[in-house]
Amino acid sequence: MLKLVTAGQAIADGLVRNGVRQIFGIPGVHTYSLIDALHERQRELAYIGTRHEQGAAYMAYGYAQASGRVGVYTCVPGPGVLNAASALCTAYAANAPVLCLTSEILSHEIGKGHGILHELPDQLAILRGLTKWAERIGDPADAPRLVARAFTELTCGRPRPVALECPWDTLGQQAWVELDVSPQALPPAEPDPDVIAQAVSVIAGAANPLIMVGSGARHAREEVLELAKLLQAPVTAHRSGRGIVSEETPYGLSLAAAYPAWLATDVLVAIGTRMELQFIRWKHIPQGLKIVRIDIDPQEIPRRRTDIGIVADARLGTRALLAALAGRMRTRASREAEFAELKARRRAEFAAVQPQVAYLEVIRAVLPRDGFFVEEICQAGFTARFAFPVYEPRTYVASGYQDNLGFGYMTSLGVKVAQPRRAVVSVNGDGGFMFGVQELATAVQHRIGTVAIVFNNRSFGNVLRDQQTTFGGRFLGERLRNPDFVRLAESFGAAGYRATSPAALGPVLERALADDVPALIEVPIEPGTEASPWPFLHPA
Ligand SMILES: Cc1ncc(C[n+]2csc(CCOP(=O)(O)OP(=O)(O)O)c2C)c(N)n1
Ligand SMILES: [Mg+2]
Repeated sequence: MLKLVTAGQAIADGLVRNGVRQIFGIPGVHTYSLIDALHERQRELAYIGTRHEQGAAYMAYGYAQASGRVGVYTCVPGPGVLNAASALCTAYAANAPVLCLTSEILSHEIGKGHGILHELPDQLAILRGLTKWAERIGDPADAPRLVARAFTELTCGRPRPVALECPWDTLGQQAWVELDVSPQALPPAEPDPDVIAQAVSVIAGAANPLIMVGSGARHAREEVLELAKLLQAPVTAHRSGRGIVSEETPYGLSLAAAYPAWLATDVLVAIGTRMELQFIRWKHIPQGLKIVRIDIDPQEIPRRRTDIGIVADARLGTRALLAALAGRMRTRASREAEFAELKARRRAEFAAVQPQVAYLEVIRAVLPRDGFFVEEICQAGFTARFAFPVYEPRTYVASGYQDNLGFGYMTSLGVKVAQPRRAVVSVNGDGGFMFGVQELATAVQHRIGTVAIVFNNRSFGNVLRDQQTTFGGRFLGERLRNPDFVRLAESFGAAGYRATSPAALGPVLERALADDVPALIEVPIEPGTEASPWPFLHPA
């Protein structure tokens, strides 16, 4: 049935129809008609206004990462779009379904170069360069179809961000619009049985298989564990795949524990992963290695050397492998004790990365099993990639291959909005935390009870170490003069604490999590005193 609505109203309706319940953003004249339509639907669509577009987009990212649902943010065109761009490229890097909803200058001005408010030479080209798919809604009647298409892109195949822009005047323009348009639901890709048969002949003969999982396998935890048990193979992950196989089971290995196993690997079974660990971090490729991959993105497979590439959904592909292997394999002798010994040995070795490991042990002991740990590009964050055990998929939140300083605190707020009943801790350096410090105001205003731990070494500590060790102590731009973090938090209306040792952090973190209000815990560290985590991340 046709209805007389504005493009803004048609977009809001499309969001509701596609299951959106939460939006983050900052309004401006170009988006007023959209914001007004969201106001009209506010019983269905909650809106959190942020202090910077970067914050809105990172919150949408955290929301998507924590829940698997689509994270949505709105921003004005031009500088608003660009302010949010680092979060959009993070969503791209980490395969997160994030929708950027923005506007454009007046439709008859696009491409003229008159230089009017918020104009970019070619905004749509920029959005296309940052996303899987981006389109302009040029007519209110097209809005339902384009919103539906956005959700098809967001929910089918490889999840990655998308963007929609609708010019200022079009957003407020009325037309008779058919609102009842559903996204096309493409079934998940099934594997080719011939390719499965080839994979099975490689895998069945493996003496030392290793399973590597990435974010693409997060919904396949039962299947991956079953494959690990069948093959008696360890399972490892770099960042986004962590927790798919819990590190509490003998089969779940941190990247540090997996490295010695990797050196003797003869068959790598890589599921939903780009294999960054193997090709970029570990670099060394064992002689005679065969690589079997399952990936939903056919374009991903030829990017790295692959012997058998299975284009399929991770769960369907792994199930097909299990079914085909069932008849082919004899029961293998248990390697559980061997894996446990390997893990204990590596834990003893990386215990040298102090004081980070001691702090991480305290955080792991206090954070509930299903609590979220949001890392940052800092000494504790780098160390966490191998020294902080993860038990559940999605609970370790990182920034994919971007490693972009500052994403963590803002992202953690979106995580908490998506999972309000679960504990959320972000682990920040003093440098990175200040990239998103303004969102303390958002946390307090909207009662988003995350705990930010800020390791204050009064420096961009990683830069300081690099300049010390690689550039002969020629320091530049590494020292930071910081505010008093406890008083800073309090001035926003958040709880502020200071913990000067791992033992002191435990009770403070317990209390902060129990209170479930926005909190910051400063941990002072002497500059230059943290042991380098890099030998464990780049062992070669
Ligand atoms: C957006 C962005 N800018 C700059 C960098 C380079 N960089 C990587 S680590 C780092 C220092 C981080 O300092 P801090 O957050 O205080 O953590 P610390 O290393 O001191 O623990 C910098 C500047 C980056 N990764 N991303
Ligand atoms: Mg620092």
